[in-house]
Amino acid sequence: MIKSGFISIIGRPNVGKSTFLNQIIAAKIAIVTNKPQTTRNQIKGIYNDDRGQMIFIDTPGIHKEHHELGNRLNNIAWSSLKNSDQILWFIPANEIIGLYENKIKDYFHKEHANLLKKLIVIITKSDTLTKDALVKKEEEIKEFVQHNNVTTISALTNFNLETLKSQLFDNLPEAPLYYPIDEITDVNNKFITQEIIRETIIEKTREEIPYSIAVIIEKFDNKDNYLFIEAKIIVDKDSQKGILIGKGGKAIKDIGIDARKKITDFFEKKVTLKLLVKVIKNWRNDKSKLNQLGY
Ligand SMILES: Nc1nc2c(ncn2[C@@H]2O[C@H](COP(=O)(O)OP(=O)(O)OP(=O)(O)O)[C@@H](O)[C@H]2O)c(=O)[nH]1
Ligand SMILES: [Mg+2]
Repeated sequence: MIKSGFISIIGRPNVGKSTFLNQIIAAKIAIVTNKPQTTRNQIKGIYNDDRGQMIFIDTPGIHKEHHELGNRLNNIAWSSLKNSDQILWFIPANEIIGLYENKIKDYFHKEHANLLKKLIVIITKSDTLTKDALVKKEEEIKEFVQHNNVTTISALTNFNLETLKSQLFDNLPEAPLYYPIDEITDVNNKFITQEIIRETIIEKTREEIPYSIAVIIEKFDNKDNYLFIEAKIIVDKDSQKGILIGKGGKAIKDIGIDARKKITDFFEKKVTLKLLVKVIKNWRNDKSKLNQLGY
């Protein structure tokens, strides 16, 4: 009796959705940073064992949108819920319950009560609190969510991940496998490369820049023992181009060194990486540019 199904992961930004996805499938397919609004797409991570198959769907963090991009990211997150068998709503143990927890709560309780039966509230980052503080936080979150299916985890220490997997399998329908068992994700190598470059820039820049960039892979020449990549970094202001390139090209060189190392580790082959920076003014509000960038 094989079970299989789709499990969406939602929550506000920075709560550990992508970290959890990577941990479950034991590979880094989704980028992770300590800044909010890192993920911009639905990313599937496929977990298999002898009980069956679980397809986890990582989504962008739900946030207040200031641009058409933000609007699209929120839609990507909400739309993942439609065809899911189960839904994981992530709430971090180490932060106060905020505006976006209230929005998500209203979404389920007021607008989509039909989804409540699929919902598991996940308290994340349990490792950040002492045992006593965690018990208090769990009580607070349970009271807030008004839902009796609540589980605490840490993706960092693996706390409760096995229990959660069992719980998910218990509730999944009997169904044939949706993906071949050797596939761990639906994203391709070009996408992963683009995301590694974006992750590096987010890590290495500040203020508006992490949110203002997009990466396009212009060339991806994947040979047996080497990989040649040419990527364009899009920014939305001239001033950002200057900052990203840096004095005498130092900033972009640093980004290139780190990104190349990560790409080399990921693909386990020699990598040549060429980076170009291009300004597309206000691209985050430009519908055709957003389409072109895959958002
Ligand atoms: N201490 C601790 N930190 C965690 C845990 N899970 C994730 N983090 C950290 O939290 C930060 C955000 O993690 P992400 O996985 O990028 O969060 P996200 O929810 O995918 O964020 P968005 O893509 O912006 O929506 C990173 O610095 C992670 O290292 C955890 O279980 N414990
Ligand atoms: Mg993420």
